[in-house]
Amino acid sequence: MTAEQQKQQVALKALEYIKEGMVVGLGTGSTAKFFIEGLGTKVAEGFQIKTICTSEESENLAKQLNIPLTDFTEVEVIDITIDGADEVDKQFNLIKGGGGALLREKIIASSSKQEIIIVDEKKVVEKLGKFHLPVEIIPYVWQTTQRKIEALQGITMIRQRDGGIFVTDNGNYILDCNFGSIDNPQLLERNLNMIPGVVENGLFVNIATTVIVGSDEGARELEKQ
Ligand code: A5P
Repeated sequence: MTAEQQKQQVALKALEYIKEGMVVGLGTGSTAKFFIEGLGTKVAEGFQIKTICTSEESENLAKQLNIPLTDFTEVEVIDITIDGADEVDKQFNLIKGGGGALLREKIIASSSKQEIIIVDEKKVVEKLGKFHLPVEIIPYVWQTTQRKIEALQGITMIRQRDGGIFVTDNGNYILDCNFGSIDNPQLLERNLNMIPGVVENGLFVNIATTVIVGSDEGARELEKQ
């Protein structure tokens, strides 16, 4: 099975967790896209849910598929969020933000009763860090924020798109940071967020409640260690 097929497989599996009447958080990225498309099919068949999106990209897709949207003026808590990840370890720590949506993803995840992560099996690792950690920073004097992040022993690259600096849905920049193998995700998450100019980083610690992994034998829930 290719990674692409596994993404479809886990997205389909995640649909089984969605019950009528729920408020559902919609993740961002190619795996979440399969899930949103599947949800769109159910909605077209009359399935009742409301959703909150983690990016403009996902919101546009939801609108195209006539999936009902809501917001935090209407709801206080999200029942379940389905999102992808760039890396997952066996303690369910994640690196997210490959698509640049980490800030809204973390806000939505932290307001969700269940955060279900759907990944192909290549994303499950012993230790996080091979995938460079996205850190969202404000544009104002961003080079000084970059220097402070590098003082935490990281090598950083400002993310580019179409010949210019990539800008997030929130009007910020992303630094992709190589910290090598991350021994203590919780500490790094905290230290990064202490730096003025850092808005949020892509380490998600103690947030995922379930991880669904694709494989040739079928989608399965990862056992937490
Ligand atoms: C978006 O910013 C990310 O956090 C995605 O959830 C993550 O990059 C996974 O994306 P794919 O499903 O496209 O691999």
